[in-house]
Amino acid sequence: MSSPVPEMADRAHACADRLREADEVLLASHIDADGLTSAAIAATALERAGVPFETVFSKQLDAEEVAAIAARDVDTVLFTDFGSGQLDVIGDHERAGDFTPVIADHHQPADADTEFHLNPLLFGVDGASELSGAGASYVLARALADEVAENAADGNRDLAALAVVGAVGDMQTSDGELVGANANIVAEGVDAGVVETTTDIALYGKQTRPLPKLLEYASDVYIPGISNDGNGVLRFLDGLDVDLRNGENGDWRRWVDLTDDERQTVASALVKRAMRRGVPAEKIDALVGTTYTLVDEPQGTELRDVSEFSTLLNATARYERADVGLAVCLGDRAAALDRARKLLSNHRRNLSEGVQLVQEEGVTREEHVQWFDAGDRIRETIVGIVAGMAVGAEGIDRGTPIVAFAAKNDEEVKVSARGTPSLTRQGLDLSSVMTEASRAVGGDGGGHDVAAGATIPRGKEEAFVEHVDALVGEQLG
Ligand SMILES: [Mn+2]
Repeated sequence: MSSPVPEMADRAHACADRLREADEVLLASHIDADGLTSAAIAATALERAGVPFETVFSKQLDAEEVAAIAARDVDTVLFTDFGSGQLDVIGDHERAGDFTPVIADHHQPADADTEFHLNPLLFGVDGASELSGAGASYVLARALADEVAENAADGNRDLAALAVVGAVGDMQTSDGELVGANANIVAEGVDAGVVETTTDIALYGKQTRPLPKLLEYASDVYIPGISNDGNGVLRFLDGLDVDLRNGENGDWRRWVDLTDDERQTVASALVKRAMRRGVPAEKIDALVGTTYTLVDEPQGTELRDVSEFSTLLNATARYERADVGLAVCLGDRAAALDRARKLLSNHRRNLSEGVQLVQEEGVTREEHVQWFDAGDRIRETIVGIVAGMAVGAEGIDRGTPIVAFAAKNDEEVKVSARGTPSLTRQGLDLSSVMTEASRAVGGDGGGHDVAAGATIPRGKEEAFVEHVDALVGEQLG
């Protein structure tokens, strides 16, 4: 018996034993890249273990959703990528004899516990940076494989590929790579021959984006004259001895199409440019990082690069097509992949239209934050990304956190807040800002220091902004 996260091995085996005894399992998972990969890992492991199951997805596991799950009358429910935070509600159903919960999650548990609860936070492993929901599901899958090694490909180690997609999709990379328990999973994936790691330029879209777009759209590291500057990029590339077009058909070449020497040429010119333009040293370091490649996926596709894979999954999730994302994770490379790509290109169009809208209408500036209200013109599921993209777009200040409102339903408004790494280094923590400001107006919120969100009652936007402005002022003051 071996486990990628030894601290969690005993609990993982207890959970696996319970699942094996079940007549039927209802697999319930969160709708996002981490939740979809969690579900795919758990579904594959259950199938290989010969346990019958059905899969359902939910955006938010509230009391109503848990009640609906209980009403399905299944003896065992496996929750992945959520469940810990809802343990109080789930515990009520467990005590009522509705079902036995098994939970593979990495979020902060509610003030309650249960026997089959697999969460890194219970074992001293960081659930924000060391193990995702997909990682916890992978730990479970490895335990499930132990008894049925002949059925499971290499002890389910092949599923490490999906666990890495989930971790990257959950934004668990720090300093350009996965660390801790996540690194153990990467190592198992490398061992199993499904994952490859290389040190490469850390820009999004190496597999699929035309080279100029790769540089233009790269916004994690802001390089004047390159980022968001299409003409600047073309002038920059013009000065290098690299063919931009494919000799055969005249198509734009992508990063994957370049030779090692050409990549080196572009990368070092980019670093030089960044240095000349005064980009801080730690930002320049961030231009290079670890790239995780799924070696069984075809070169030049979204599936080969884990960050592109996770983006594709998020595109399906944001438009409530978890079925499509799950099918892609489970290996459908025909109709589901086609559908997912259409959802992604539709998503990109929505994003650029959203940014355009913000630029045209402008933002309102308070003392410490800037904000805009998209109403129902930007979907609430993408307004946060639009806000993040708008920061630094022409006419919108990069040095001030941005807050965006979008209609959620008749009673509620969705809020998304975005900062930049340099603001978080100065003390910005949008997670606590969103939590406190939303509670002050009768809503709820949370998230990460650099990106957070909330839901507040309609009509409270103005009061909310006042709280946010004061809180951000305290943090940055
Ligand atoms: Mn997650």
